[in-house]
Amino acid sequence: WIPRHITDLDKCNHLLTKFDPDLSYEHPGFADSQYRERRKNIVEIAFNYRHGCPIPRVEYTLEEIKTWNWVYTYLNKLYDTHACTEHVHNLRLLERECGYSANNIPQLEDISRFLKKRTGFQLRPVAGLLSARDFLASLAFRVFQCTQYVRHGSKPDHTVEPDCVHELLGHVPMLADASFAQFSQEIGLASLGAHDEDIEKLATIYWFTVEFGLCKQDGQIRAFGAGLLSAYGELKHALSDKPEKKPFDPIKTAVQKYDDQNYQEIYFVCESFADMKEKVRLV
Ligand code: H2B
Ligand code: FE
Repeated sequence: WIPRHITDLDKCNHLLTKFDPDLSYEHPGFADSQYRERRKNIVEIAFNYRHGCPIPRVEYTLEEIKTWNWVYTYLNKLYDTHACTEHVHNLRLLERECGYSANNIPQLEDISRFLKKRTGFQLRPVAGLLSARDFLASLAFRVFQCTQYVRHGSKPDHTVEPDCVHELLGHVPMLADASFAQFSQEIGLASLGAHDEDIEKLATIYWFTVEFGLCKQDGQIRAFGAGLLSAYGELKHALSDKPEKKPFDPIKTAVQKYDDQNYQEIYFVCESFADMKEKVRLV
């Protein structure tokens, strides 16, 4: 089955349970029934959502805003020296136009409208970690499946599953860049109808670019991967001399093993977005 129309994405709802707080005792929210209850309420929005409807707003609690504030404040100390210029520029724009600030968690509906005007991308709420196939298929339609709940407050700097802090600080500013948006859609298009082994390779390329990618800018290495741009500790780690850095080469990158629970030991460095796009098109 392949989605043929953007409304077919209503059927892309194959969630993976591996990092679910209800089922995974390592999740910091596992023993916190209040947190799990709150998550259930927010996730209802995603289960009931249909394409084309406005995304319902969430009134975030003081505790959730405190978590967001921590991440926002710390990351903003690093962005000027660690993030790629597109991210820095677009984050300022999102502050002006979508209510991004240390004390406010912006709403998916406002961001979705903003992105749609800028790069044609739109958001739809999702209940958690989606299968790679469903997730990538959505990108083919310039739809980004976006979680709306906030990570557990006991671990503000770390989450193995996606949460809205990761999506809004990591992915959204990059999806507001036209060249990067195009790259994301192209990975999505390549995934439609692909065999499982090729989905695996595309997901790995996605992992080492969109999630954990580094690129050269003005003779320096900068982060553009959302997993880095939304995690203070790993952003510093990635640009330190501890991890190994290899030139991005889709053939090799596609089969690189990775750990989805800890800081990466290897990162791939792209020459530029244009070069990364060109190389992926050729394989
Ligand atoms: N699901 C959700 N909800 N958010 C993601 O960022 C995500 C996903 N990433 N499923 C996908 C998997 C990615 O890691 C690749 C394509 O497997
Ligand atoms: Fe992500």
